[in-house]
Amino acid sequence: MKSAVVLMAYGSPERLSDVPAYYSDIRGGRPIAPEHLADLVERYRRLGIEDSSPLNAITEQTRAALEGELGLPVFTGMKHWTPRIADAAGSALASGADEIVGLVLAPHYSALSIAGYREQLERALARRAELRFVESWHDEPGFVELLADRVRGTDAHVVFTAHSLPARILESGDPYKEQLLETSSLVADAAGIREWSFSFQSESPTGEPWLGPDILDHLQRLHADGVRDVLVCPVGFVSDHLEIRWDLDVEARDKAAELGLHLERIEMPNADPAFVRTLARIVRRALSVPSPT
Ligand code: FEC
Repeated sequence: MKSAVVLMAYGSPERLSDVPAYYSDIRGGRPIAPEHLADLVERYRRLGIEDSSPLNAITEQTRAALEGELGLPVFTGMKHWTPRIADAAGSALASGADEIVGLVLAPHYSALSIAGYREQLERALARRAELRFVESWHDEPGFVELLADRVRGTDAHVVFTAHSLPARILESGDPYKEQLLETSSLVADAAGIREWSFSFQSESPTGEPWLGPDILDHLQRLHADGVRDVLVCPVGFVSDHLEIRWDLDVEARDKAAELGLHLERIEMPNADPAFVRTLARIVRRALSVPSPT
C-alpha cells in the first residue's frame, strides 16, 4: 500500500480581514455578536498577526519535519482555515496514497473537537483510501516526557491547562476531561512534581456553562491558598497561538501581576525535533510499522 499522512490543526487567520470569515467558520454559521467579533479582531491585532501567524507557520514547520522524519508525504489540513482538511485529503489522494493516517495536533479526544476533524477528513476521502485515524495520543510516552522535561526541577506550583468546552460534554460520558487529568498526572509523576493542579482556559462567550475552573479564577484561589509562584503547562495545546499568546501570556499574566503572583509558562512543543519524533512514532504505530529504538 502507498501511505500518506494528513496532519490537522485548528487553523488561524493570516490577516485581520480574514477574522470575520474565520470566526464564522468556528461558529458553524451561528450568529456572532458584533462586540464579540470586534473583541476577537482586537486580540489578533494586538498579537500582530498581520506580520506573522504563529499557528500556521509552526504547523508548516512541523509538517515538513515530520515528512523528513517519516520519509512519507505529509499534508496539512486546517479545521477552520486554509488549507482545509478537504484540500489535504485531495492532495494525499492525488499523491497516489491508498492508506492515509489522520493525525490531529491536539492530544485529547472530545466529540466536540477531534470528532469534527474526523468528520471533515472522512467526508473528503469518501472511502477512496483506507483511513487510519488517531483518536487520541494524550498518554504517548514521548509527549509526556517532553512536557515533564519542561517542568522538572521547578519550585513553582504547576498549573496544567487546556481549552475549556461546554460542560454538557460530561453528560454524554465524553473522555476529554479524564484524558486531560491523566496527561497532567503522568507528567507530574514523570517530573516528580508534587504541587500541581489543573484548570481550563479560553472559554468562549456562547451563553452556556463551560467546564471550569477557568485559569483566571484558579489563580485567585491559588493566591488565597498562599501560592506565590506558578508555572503554567498547557497540556491541551502543542503550539504557540492565540490561546497561548493572548489568554495565557497577556490575560493570565495580567491577572497574576494584579494578585502579586509570579507566573511563567513552559515553551510549547511547536516543531521541537523530539516532539516531531514522537509524532512520527504515533504515525508508524497507526501504520503498524516498527519505530527505530
Ligand atoms: O491562533 C489562532 O488563531 C487559533 C487559536 C485557537 C486554538 C483553538 C483550539 C481549540 N478550540 C476548541 C474549542 C472551541 C469551541 C469554541 C471555540 C472558539 C474559538 C474562537 C477562537 C478560537 N476558538 Fe477554539 N481555538 C482557537 C481559537 N473553540 C478565535 C472564537 C472566539 C473566541 O472564543 O474567542 C466555541 C465555538 C462556538 O462558538 O460554537 C468549542 C478546542 C481546542 C483545542 C483542540 C484543537 O486545537 O482543536 C477544544 C488553537
